Amino acid sequence: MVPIGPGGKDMNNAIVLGVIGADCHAVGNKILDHAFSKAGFNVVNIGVLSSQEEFIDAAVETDAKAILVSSLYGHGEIDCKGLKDKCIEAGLENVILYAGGNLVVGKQDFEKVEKRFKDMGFDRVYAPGTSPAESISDLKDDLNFNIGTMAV
Ligand code: B12
Repeated sequence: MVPIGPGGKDMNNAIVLGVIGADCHAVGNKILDHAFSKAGFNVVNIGVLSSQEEFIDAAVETDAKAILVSSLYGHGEIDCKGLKDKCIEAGLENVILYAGGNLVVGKQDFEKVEKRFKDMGFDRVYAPGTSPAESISDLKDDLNFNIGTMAV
């Protein structure tokens, strides 16, 4: 059974994309939207200045398989803290969580940053400037599906 979203859209491969907190950096968000849409995902883009609750509400409403959080302005750690727990409370324990952008202030050892975000419940964490192709390939692997046959 394929879930149907607003406007009769097939939401079965929906992913939620947005920029968390008081962060207004919009360019990367638009690029990710374009790249993931082109790769066959049904992108639900909640845009910039998005709260944790907005990510969760969008994921619940669209039966999303993944939430992709961007943070550019350096406050990513504070803004992302507790998101996984809120996902679990909302019944989204199986939703894949990715984070990327300039997640922390300044240039820090990425392995340490990655560990801190994984400890917060993120499945994958991306260093500044990572190409969308890498995360698209990872998400296809993590969701274990072939987009081409997903909506059939
Ligand atoms: C343009 C810009 C702005 C514009 C934003 C305009 C707009 N509405 O978009 C303006 C001037 C408003 C701005 C403001 C600020 N900015 Co600014 N900004 C930039 C700048 C120059 C470019 C950002 C950009 O568009 N990059 C291009 C896109 C394509 O790349 P991207 O955003 O990194 O996204 C890609 C990847 O990172 C990745 N990605 C991103 N998110 C995710 C998520 C996932 C899940 C995955 C898989 C991948 C992924 O994929 C994207 C596509 O390829 C950067 C410096 C830089 N060179 O990056 C600073 C920068 C991000 N800004 C910075 C700062 C500090 C600020 C301010 C706080 C400055 C201030 N004191 O006011 C404010 C914050 C305002 C706010 N509330 O958000 C810092 C952040 C530093 C940090 N993290 O430690 C940076 C890095 C500059 C610097 N070197 O100091 N900024």
